[in-house]
Amino acid sequence: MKIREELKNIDLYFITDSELTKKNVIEDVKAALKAGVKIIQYREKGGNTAEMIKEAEKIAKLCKENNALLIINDRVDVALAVDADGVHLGNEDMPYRIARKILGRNKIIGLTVHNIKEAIEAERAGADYVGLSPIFETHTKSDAGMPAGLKFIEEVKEKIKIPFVAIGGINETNIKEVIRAGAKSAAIISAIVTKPDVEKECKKFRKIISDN
Ligand code: TZP
Ligand code: MG
Repeated sequence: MKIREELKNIDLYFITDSELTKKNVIEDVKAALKAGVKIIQYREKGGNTAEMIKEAEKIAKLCKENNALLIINDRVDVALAVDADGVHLGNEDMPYRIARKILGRNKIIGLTVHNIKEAIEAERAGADYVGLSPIFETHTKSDAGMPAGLKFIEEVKEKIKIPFVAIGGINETNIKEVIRAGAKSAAIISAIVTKPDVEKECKKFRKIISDN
């Protein structure tokens, strides 16, 4: 399936954050798309469902216009409501098996994993990609847990075949190590959205990924 194929070519995985942004989520998404980002995750931890759907609808339109994938964090219902390309789920979210039943095979399901055992299980279960979390210490997600370090990337690279994304505390200083450890894709929040020029930051990270 086409959307699943596109996952293999993801470089920078952009995630929205309405609390950390210097502008707003829609402006950040526009900037990321302008920088050529091909996957946007809408991650909204506050607000109500009506507001979420309204915002996600706008993002879905922008992503379609720019041939980028849209993944909704946590919320299978919102993903269906706006016909997003998929969802990203953690251990406290809807279990994979149920989400797959609801979404079917035509949607992407990404799972957060914290160790190699979880990564192997996620692949076996049928996840389309995994997020390796957290690689480094992060202040963006308070319950992210202990940093797994670059070794986790090396292990996953060796043991699983589905696409994976490194996440947690990735910034300009350490992204090269992440890529050199074997990640093709990195998800970054604070090192991008807290900066005044999101487009410039996205371009910078995309270039570092392609150069390393
Ligand atoms: N999941 C694991 S770590 C994390 C999420 C959403 C936060 C990543 O944010 P930052 O600012 O790039 O460390
Ligand atoms: Mg979650």
